[in-house]
Amino acid sequence: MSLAQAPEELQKKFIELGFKKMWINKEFQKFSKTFEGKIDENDLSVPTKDFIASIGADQVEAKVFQFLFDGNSDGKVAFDEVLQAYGFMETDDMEVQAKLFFGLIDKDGNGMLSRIEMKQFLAIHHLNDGSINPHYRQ
Ligand SMILES: [Ca+2]
Ligand SMILES: [Ca+2]
Repeated sequence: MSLAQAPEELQKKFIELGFKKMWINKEFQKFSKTFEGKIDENDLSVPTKDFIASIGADQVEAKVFQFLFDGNSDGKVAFDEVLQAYGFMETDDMEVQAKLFFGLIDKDGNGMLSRIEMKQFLAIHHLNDGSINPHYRQ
């Protein structure tokens, strides 16, 4: 099955945030073309490593992209996350950026950040800044 358009609810969600329907569907077509036959149709996701490989990132970039596109760190990049990440880079509206960023780290999508979600976010963030905890340094 190949879908020509992004699912209705996703379109609605991003149109409400101020994005154009055309942009949403263009991104969707790119996504479904790039990962044809690899997309898990239950949640429109692909394995994070495949996604990262497709943008040809080096090792350092890969970590950043992993954080950006798989904010909930479940090892999969869902199309929802792709839109959130690209939308985040696309918009200059701070309020929309904040919402998208929040959506990326709200793993269960219940609109609240639990202690666990917060911990995951901080853990990933700490991994990505490349610094070594001075307590462990000899
Ligand atoms: Ca994910
Ligand atoms: Ca949550």
